[in-house]
Amino acid sequence: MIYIYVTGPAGSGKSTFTYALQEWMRNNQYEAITVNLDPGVENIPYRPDVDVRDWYQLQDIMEEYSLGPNGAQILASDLIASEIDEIREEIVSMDADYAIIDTPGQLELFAFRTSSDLIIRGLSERESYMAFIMDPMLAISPSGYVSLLTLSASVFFRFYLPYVNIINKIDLLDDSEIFKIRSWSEDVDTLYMDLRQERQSMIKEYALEMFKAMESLGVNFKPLFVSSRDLRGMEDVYSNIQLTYSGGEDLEKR
Ligand SMILES: Nc1nc2c(ncn2[C@@H]2O[C@H](COP(=O)(O)OP(=O)(O)OP(=O)(O)O)[C@@H](O)[C@H]2O)c(=O)[nH]1
Ligand SMILES: [Mg+2]
Repeated sequence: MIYIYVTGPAGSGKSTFTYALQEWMRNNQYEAITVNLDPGVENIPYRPDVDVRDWYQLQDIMEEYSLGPNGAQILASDLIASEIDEIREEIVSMDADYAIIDTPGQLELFAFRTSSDLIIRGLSERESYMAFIMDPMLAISPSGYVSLLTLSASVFFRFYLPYVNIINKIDLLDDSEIFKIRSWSEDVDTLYMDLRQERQSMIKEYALEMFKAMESLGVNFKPLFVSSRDLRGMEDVYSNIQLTYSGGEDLEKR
């Protein structure tokens, strides 16, 4: 089973993407389940197959330990890590090819806590893949794009898993906007030119160094473009996972 961790800033569309990818996979006869790792979420746009709220609920933890929402989230992720064997058993018992794992709303709760290492290690050390979801409204300005990639890089270097950046909600962009962001990822000189127009000379220098470092480390940071609303681009995500795990060969359809 391949474990796909869906991370990214609050509101970028992680939960919607989780469901959209499952739907795309199911439409194409691949077995995929969804896992909710957020003990505090109230409304999820899908029905998770495995849900940590069956073990811990944020509200209960807040009451039992007299904690505020952030303290309770932190304690909850430690508690979840301590139950990870049982959670894994439930995931494994579903016998799917893919487990798509929706992580808590606030990025730092998952990305920058040690309990997430225990969770990832406890679920799947070898067959993990991480998708970093970005909202296009920030990505559409050159300096916003660089900021998002910087945040993403810090998540990438934290876990060091096979990784993909995803610009979500492209149904909200027109073609010329998609073209512009794509051109920044394909030809960094275009990004420098646009940063110069934004009079962001310091960011330009920074971006230059960052992309140089990524290139010399062999890290591919080019984003894929998707819409979790109309499923555009989901095939590219699937192909990217395939490329990572089976040298490009399709897993057997069921
Ligand atoms: N138009 C459009 N809206 C989207 C898309 N994906 C998500 N949204 C909307 O973006 C908002 C946030 O989506 P969520 O999936 O809840 O985002 P999230 O990252 O899980 O949010 P938190 O877990 O609360 O941080 C919702 O209103 C979604 O309907 C998309 O591809 N297109
Ligand atoms: Mg969510």
